[in-house]
Amino acid sequence: MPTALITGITGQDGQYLAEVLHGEGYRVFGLIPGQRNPRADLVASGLPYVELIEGDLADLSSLIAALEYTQPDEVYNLGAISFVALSFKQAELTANITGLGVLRLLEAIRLVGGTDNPVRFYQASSSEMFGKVRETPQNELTPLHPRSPYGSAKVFGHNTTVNYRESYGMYACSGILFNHESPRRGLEFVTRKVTNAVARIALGLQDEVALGNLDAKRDWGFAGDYVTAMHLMLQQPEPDDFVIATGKTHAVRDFVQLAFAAAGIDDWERYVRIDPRFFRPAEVDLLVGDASKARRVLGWEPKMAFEELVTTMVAHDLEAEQRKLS
Ligand code: G4F
Repeated sequence: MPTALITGITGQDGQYLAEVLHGEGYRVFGLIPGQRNPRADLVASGLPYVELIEGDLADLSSLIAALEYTQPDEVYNLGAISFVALSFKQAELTANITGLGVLRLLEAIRLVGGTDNPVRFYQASSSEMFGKVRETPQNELTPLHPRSPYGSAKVFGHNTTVNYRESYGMYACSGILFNHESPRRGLEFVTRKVTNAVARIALGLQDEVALGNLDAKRDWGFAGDYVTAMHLMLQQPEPDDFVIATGKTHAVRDFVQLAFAAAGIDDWERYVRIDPRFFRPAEVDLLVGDASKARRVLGWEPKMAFEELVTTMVAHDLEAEQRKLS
């Protein structure tokens, strides 16, 4: 039975990936940081087959212990401070977990695995690395120009992954994933913040939603589709880096309009208040990915289109809010 260790198991991607790997017959371990982490209960009840193990990306010896205990064939590093807005307020913490955490995990794999290291490593790199984009669409060779402490930390993690592959011959891959969403997305991210607010407004539980920059454009896909690409990357004969994206871009405004329409509300502007608190010190204005390498080499392609993603998320939040009322 192949064994996988996932960091960031409590996040959206960790949960979807655990389901995919379990379906493929893997033994799945999830690394849980913190003391009495409340989100561990969520994983324990929702994904009972995941074996939780304590460890923290800020603590090298805990990573070594986790690797020695689990003896994984594949390690997926999805753990990070992943909210860009928070990274401006907690820049040092973000650099430590999202950036240096990658170095610690790779170093732990190198120390535990020794020569002819059999462990295959996946790094969750991000389209935020492209930041102030130098070309459109963005591909694996597009120069990086991060616009936030989060983006900078991801660049460090990405470069470190490439460096360990080249220096030590480790099987280390980097997936440069563009924005990917789902009903499991955290409420702090704009898509889920909007679909949750739309549901509550439609049910008369909330009057308005306060948002920031509606002009930013993102390439949004479905997280469930994107985790399959992570697994595919680690099944290739040689490690490599891949952009994962839909190739289509939409403004935040389009997402908002479509989400309200999905709940039967056409005059959406009545319910949206622009609040300067949600603007960032520097913005990533436009992201759109070129995933042709992933299509060609991995045979991967996204299945869920933007419109279906928005309506699925709104339907989920309407049902969840209605359930709370009954
Ligand atoms: O949903 P967001 O917070 O996602 P962002 O910043 O694009 O980052 C996400 O995608 C990255 C991949 O490119 C990941 F690496 C990262 O971990 C995360 O998953 O914001 C999207 C856009 C931004 O331009 C933001 O300024 O929405 C804009 N926005 C407008 N009003 C808002 C809001 N974002 C949030 N979170 N909240 C608002 O009220």
